[in-house]
Amino acid sequence: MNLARILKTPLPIVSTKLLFCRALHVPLTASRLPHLHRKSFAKVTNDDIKQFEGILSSSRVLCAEEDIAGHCTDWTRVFRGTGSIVLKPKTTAEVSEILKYCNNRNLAVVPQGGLTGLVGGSVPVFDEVIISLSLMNKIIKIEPLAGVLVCQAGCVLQRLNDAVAEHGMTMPLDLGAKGACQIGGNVSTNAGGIRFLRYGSLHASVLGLEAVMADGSVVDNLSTLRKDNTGYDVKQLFIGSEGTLGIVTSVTIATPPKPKAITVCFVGCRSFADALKTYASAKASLGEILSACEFMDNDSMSLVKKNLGLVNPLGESYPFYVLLETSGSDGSHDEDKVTKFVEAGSSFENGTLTSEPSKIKNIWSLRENIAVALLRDGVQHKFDISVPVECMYDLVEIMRKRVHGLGAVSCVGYGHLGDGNLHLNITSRERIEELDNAIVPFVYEWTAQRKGSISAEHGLGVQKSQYIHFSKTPPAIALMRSIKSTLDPKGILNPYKVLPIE
Ligand code: FAD
Ligand code: 2HG
Ligand code: ZN
Repeated sequence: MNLARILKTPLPIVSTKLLFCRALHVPLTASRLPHLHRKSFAKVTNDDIKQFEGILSSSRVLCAEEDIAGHCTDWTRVFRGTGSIVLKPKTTAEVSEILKYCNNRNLAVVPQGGLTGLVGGSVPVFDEVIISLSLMNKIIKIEPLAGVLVCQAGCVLQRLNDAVAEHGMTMPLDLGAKGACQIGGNVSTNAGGIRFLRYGSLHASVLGLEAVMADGSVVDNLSTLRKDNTGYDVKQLFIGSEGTLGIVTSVTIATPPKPKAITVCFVGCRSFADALKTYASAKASLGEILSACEFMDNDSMSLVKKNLGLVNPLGESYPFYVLLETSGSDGSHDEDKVTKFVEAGSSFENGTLTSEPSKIKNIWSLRENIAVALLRDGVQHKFDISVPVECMYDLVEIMRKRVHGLGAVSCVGYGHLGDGNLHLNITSRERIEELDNAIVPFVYEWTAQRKGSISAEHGLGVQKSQYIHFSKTPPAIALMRSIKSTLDPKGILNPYKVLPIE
């Protein structure tokens, strides 16, 4: 591939700010999923409200319908509960008092971050008490030499990235919801995102963590040490447990140096096999500077154009697109490598290459806004699987045939190619039973047959808890249940989520 053939088309700048589609009527989760029955938790009384006002002051205890509605429906507009109270603590001591009280009273709770989770974990299923972490938004300290950030759980990811950037560092994770999601939510879902390829999982980047247990006791593990092998690493239990084992109140995150040079290369491929070849050759020739490798099919690109007006600089003329990013500390060294990669490329025909921040942002916005564009279609069927990368796209093709004629509006595939993580999304204008039945459990069965994961990065929430057995064995599920009952004997923390209902 000759560098001269690379297009340098400017793209319009489009904000990645989340767009909410309020028009769609969202049915109650419990009315749609017949396995869900309210457990025998207590109901919130006027006396409980007085007690909460004693802990927090009345301005941080919300009971008016208009204040609560937004906390009961999730971002995908698929999940809705009937919560009647939202509590907004500012300190760990307040979270501790709230949980101690709820545990004694047998009141179920749902921890809530930025509400951008995609599996219905952050909203009540019935009338659970909503504990919003949004006012726990203090940055506690930033240590450039050690490369660590210590902050409260309610800090929004974008703000943290901006804050550490002032000290020459970056956050080890980045995702389309960065303007709204909170670090506590990221940690609780073990969010992956577009920097996973470079910095790996939050299981490694979270150095310390403070959490409040169901009975109100505080586990203070807010260490800033890089190395600490004293006993079991209990903080790992809270990473990815989706608020079912404790409420994360503060975290220490390892923050790597901010890359000095970033280049983005966006190429069109004639087949998925060519997209894979592009990834393989990028790995081989870009090596340590390769920081992201994403793919999207042409239907995803047509959708962002149709629903959001975003224009693909390669003109929708390829069935697949690969977005590669390099980040390093020496621009000319990286440029040499990227040039060689592009010149050697035989698996892509055309592309655009840029190091200009505004153009980089525009190219990323094509990828990051696919979820937002899908939301504009209507009802969402979201899947987030990992399978051997060679067969990853087969599922999209199979599903297109399977849902044909059943009322689907879109059936698209895109995702984190470098992590073997496919996002299959099917949408429809309204909920159609025949379409639902054609999709689930088929997608999970197909994934299990290939020994894949039915949730690579979004978690299980209430959407996939009943399907955990497709990816985990009975002994593993039994062990999870015993951890849950040890840490939360009354089951008040985010009930109906993660573990299947027996
Ligand atoms: P919420 O949605 O509020 O909560 C998520 C779960 O965590 C819930 O179960 C909740 O109970 C629990 N929780 C929240 N805060 C706490 C806390 N302090 N203590 C205990 N439990 C808590 N995910 C990826 O992995 N990769 C992506 O690339 C990615 N991209 C996304 C792009 C868009 C546009 C959107 C809308 C979502 C995306 N997500 C992605 C989903 C992802 O899970 C969330 O964006 C994010 O990690 C959730 O953070 P949140 O603060 O919004 O949490
Ligand atoms: C992404 O990678 C997110 O964009 C969202 O994980 C995926 O909407 C989805 O299916
Ligand atoms: Zn993703």
